Amino acid sequence: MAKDELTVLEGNLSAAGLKIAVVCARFNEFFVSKLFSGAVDAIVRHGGSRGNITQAWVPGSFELPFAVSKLAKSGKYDAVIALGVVIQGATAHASTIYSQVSKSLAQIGMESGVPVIYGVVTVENIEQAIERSGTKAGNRGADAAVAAIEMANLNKKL
Ligand code: INI
Repeated sequence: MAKDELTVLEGNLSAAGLKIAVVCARFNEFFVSKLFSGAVDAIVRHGGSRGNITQAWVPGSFELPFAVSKLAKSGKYDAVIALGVVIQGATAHASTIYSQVSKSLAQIGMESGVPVIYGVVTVENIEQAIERSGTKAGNRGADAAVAAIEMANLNKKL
């Protein structure tokens, strides 16, 4: 007889053996590089290896979904992280970029069956970008990496 216990599906935070691709938007590269460093550091501190990390660069956040889609569908990665920084005050079409990119990335994750992690920092100004790139509000790249590890491990059980 089956035991009367519930089944819980969740991903652990071990990055050992995980292959993770990180797509970085070069626009606001000053901040995106910090997010990438934070992501690599988090993966390594969770037991992953630098040799299992692939970095790809695209011109700006608008181009993230294209590269993320190709990498997610390649079958080579356990998770794909998209990193970018959109500064709302800097340009009129920043909010258009943000809403389009977030929808596309969610869609790619569901279509490819590979977890896609949203690491695009959307802020009002440069000060907020500084806060989220490794200062008082933490490092969103590191947060995205931890989410990628959890989702990659969960995905093996789903
Ligand atoms: N790309 C960003 O990643 N962040 C921004 O803040 C930004 N702004 O403000 O314009 C930005 N624009 C470039 C865009 O993502 C595309 O690369 C470009 O439009 C070419 O398609």
